[in-house]
Amino acid sequence: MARHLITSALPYINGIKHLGNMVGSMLPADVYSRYLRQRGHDVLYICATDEHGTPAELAAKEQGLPVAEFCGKAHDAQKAVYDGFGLAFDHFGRSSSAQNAELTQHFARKLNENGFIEERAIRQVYSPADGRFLPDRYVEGTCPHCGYDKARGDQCENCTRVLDPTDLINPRSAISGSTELEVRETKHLFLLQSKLQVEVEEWIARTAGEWPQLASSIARKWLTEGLHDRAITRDLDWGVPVPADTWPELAAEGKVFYVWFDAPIEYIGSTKEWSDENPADRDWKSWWYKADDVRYTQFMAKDNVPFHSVMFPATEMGVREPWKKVDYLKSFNWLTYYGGKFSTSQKRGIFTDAALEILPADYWRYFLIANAPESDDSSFTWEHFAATVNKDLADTLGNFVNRVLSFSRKRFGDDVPAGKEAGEAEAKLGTEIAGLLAEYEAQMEALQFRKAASALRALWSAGNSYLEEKAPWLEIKTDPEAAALTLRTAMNLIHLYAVVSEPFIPASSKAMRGAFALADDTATWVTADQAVALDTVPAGTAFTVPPVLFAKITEEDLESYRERFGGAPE
Ligand code: B3M
Ligand code: ZN
Repeated sequence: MARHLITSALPYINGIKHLGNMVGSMLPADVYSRYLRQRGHDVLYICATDEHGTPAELAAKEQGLPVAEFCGKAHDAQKAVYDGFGLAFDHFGRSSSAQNAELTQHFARKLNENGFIEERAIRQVYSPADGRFLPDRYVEGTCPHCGYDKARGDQCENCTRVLDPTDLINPRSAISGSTELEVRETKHLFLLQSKLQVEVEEWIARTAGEWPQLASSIARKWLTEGLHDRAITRDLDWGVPVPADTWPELAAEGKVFYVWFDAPIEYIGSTKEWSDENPADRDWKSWWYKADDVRYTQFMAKDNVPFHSVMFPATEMGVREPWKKVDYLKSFNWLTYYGGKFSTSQKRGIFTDAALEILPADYWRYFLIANAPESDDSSFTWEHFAATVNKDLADTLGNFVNRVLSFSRKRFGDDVPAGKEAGEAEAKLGTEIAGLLAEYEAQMEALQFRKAASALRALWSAGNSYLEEKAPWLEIKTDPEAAALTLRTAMNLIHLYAVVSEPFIPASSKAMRGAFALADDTATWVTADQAVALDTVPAGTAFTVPPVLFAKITEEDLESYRERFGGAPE
């Protein structure tokens, strides 16, 4: 069996992320990792905070903290939220780690040895009002391609083209707003990506065919426009230093690598951080270097696709060492808030910490994955959220679990009742469940999260239909043994739901599974035979009734959420 390496785009350090960031990277990566682990695969899920660059420096300044201290605190704050969301990383590292610095410098030296790095004098935007060079995103202006007037110096949000700050029309400082910008000459390292164009094209042709259309089309569009040589150093205090053994002059000037150069290398760096914690048992290099048995899947939102599909692979190729390249790039569109943008700066929409203050993680996990912006943007509204939670989680799943277990306890006591032998209805149910399970598995393997969620929901619904059809609350009056069979079968469904729902709603799954005192309940997945037979939980197994799994969201709750987070933008 292949080993699975999984990474999600590294959340930037400067603040707590909103739900749109969560659904486009970490959450689906976690769902996929959990699923593969349950299926018995060897999985390594790696993520980290992306800590370098100007925004980190500015955020630290705003809080009056030295940048290293700011990043330490901000890392811990993000990590706490992700723990709250149940994200089961194997390691959540930091791009400011010593491991990443070492690897980044190694990559740069190798690229240089292989003729892919050149020192060039460039003219850069300097803002006397701010007393600094203004790198990339701190110059704003009008996009020369599409005319969008809030384009940033690194990328136009509107047309996604990658820009240089000096490309912008009517540039201004995003820090002070000053338009009195000067252009000064300074030396930087350039990555000669143009020399790698053909190699990247060939690799994309071999690899991107099975990627989502969104990802492969962005990669191809980028290649069609041509890979340009890019400056990979910056004049900042905070970052991976340019190694003095190779570039003494630039090192003396205090140049550091550009955040987008060291950030993807942190996927490897974070793996090394993980490995260094326990080197006897963990071998980071086996996951990354000559790792032909590893299948590598990346998760990210569409704005990150150019860097991962083209720029980082080009870097890896230029190193001329056998570093693992992405096999499957899972990309996402935007989650909107009532059709508008989630906005960190304007504090619109729902941030991950605030989400957990009002409801447990499973509510969010299920809703977000069931409505993931896979083939198109999708819109968050409180009304849709409440309707989904109330119908799917509270009514279809939660109510089933509670109704079955409480009713059985009331009539038959604390053990799973035996009742009659399974009959026609159970045979029909078993076949249906096995079919839906196969569908669910196929969608998970294909990383089609919305469709997987539909299949999961259909599994839950099948239980409800069975229960309505058998109506044990009527059976009990005329034929208690028939009622017992129905309840035993339904309890087996609950156990099956606990197992297969785990990637989506891990905490609730644990509560469901924990209801049964099964001696050797170690199986991680349900086989087709088990799904047909529905007899994993035998008669006589003791059980408890867990507290209500999902509370309904009331009109009053909705009012207070809309008030707190803002409703539809006008
Ligand atoms: N930190 C995402 C962003 O800030 C960026 C991802 C890095 S992945 C190597 O837009
Ligand atoms: Zn544009």
